[in-house]
Amino acid sequence: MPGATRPVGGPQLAQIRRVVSEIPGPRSRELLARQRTLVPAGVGATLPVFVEAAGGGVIVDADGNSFIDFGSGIAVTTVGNSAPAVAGRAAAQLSRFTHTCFLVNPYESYLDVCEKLNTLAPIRGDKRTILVNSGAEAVENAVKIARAATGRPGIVVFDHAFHGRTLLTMTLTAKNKPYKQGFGPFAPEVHRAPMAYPYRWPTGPENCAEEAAQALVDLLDRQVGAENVAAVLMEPIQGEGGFVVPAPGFLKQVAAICRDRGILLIMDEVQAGMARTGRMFACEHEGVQPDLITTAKGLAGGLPLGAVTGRAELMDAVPAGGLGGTYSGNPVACEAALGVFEEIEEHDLLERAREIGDTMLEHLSALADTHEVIGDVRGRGAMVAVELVERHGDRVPAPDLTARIARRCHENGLLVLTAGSYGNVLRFLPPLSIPDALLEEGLAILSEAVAQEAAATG
Ligand code: PLZ
Repeated sequence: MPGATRPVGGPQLAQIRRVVSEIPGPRSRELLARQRTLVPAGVGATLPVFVEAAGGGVIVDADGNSFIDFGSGIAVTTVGNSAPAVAGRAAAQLSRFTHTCFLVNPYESYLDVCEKLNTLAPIRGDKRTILVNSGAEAVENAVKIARAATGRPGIVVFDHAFHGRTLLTMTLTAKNKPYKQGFGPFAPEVHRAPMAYPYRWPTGPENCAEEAAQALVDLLDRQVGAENVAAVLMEPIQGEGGFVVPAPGFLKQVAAICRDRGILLIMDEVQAGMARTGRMFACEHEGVQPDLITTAKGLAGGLPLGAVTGRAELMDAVPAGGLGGTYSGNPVACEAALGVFEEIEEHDLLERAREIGDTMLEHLSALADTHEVIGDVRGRGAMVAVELVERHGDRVPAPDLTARIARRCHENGLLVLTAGSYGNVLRFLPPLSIPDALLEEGLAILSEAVAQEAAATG
């Protein structure tokens, strides 16, 4: 395809849904066939349409289809794809220099990103930030720092957690297939506690926070020994695990349990952080102050950047040379991140995330009232999901139905993602730049898909 005819992305892209071919269309199918000969089978695709441009609330593919985006590249393009401040700053940086390695010659934009994160992170006292390349790398570094600072080896994580695909972060991740199967042996000193998952708590949501906290205490004090545990690591709202919002008060209880035992609390804000939930960090909703916070995804609007922000005395426990990486805190990614902060401030995107959340929750709650296959509706801000079950009350996961609804949405020009330990969660992560009309249209397509597939099942 000649480059000159390719559409330009960003907010100037026509904000319309348009389905002009079967999905995927002929050009995407051709490219997918090419992918099969070049890329290993282990690399999947949720919706294999090849992208030409994206921006505002749409993604345009190689066949000319324009999809309403309820995925944001898995919570990455939160401020919009090719958002002006992100694209402008990154482009300007590309023409200055692309790389020096911050460990060889530093540059100021790295410091500007760290200053922003140190100022915004809900952590007490003096703070420091290190920049890395990805969410997994942020989590790896948070664990290294926690171990160095405490002199303890153990890490406690939760059921349904996702923390990455590297050896350590894959070990920290809960779900076996597809993330872990065949990839062992795993990293040592990782222990797992039950998550306070209200919808699936055996004795009911009202007992969830208290009993889950008790289970954590039991794991720490009786099974592992608190003096062997460097950190408890958790997502403030679980992402891949199905947008599980921990029972109210649970995060606070975990923080107190950690504090009493000299265990550090690491909040993995890679998916829920960076304005996604209507606060800059999702743990702010629960009034919790962790010791370390990991960010990535939304941090640089799609350029690879991750960070660990933490209490200065912990972060400084690692001697010079102990942390780093060739590309970590790449200058183009740093400029993009500064563009993300600008977009959030300029367009009051925290408020926009809350508005989007209100619209989605209202619509989806009404949908749950009329369709008993929707067992649970949950989320915060622009991070909302529905959990699908055989019928209301039985809580039997319905992964096939979930996949069929997702496919029907895709065929009608709405990109939705699935999630969940049982594959029965549809999650919605629209970019905060999505116009209201597209948000409403997307929700209408979803309702239609639920109605049609539920009828086909029932
Ligand atoms: N921590 C909470 O959500 C990445 C994974 C996509 P990376 N989630 C999307 C996939 O299938 O690999 C994630 C996360 C949380 C860490 C990570 C890892 O972030 O940037 O993908 O390494």
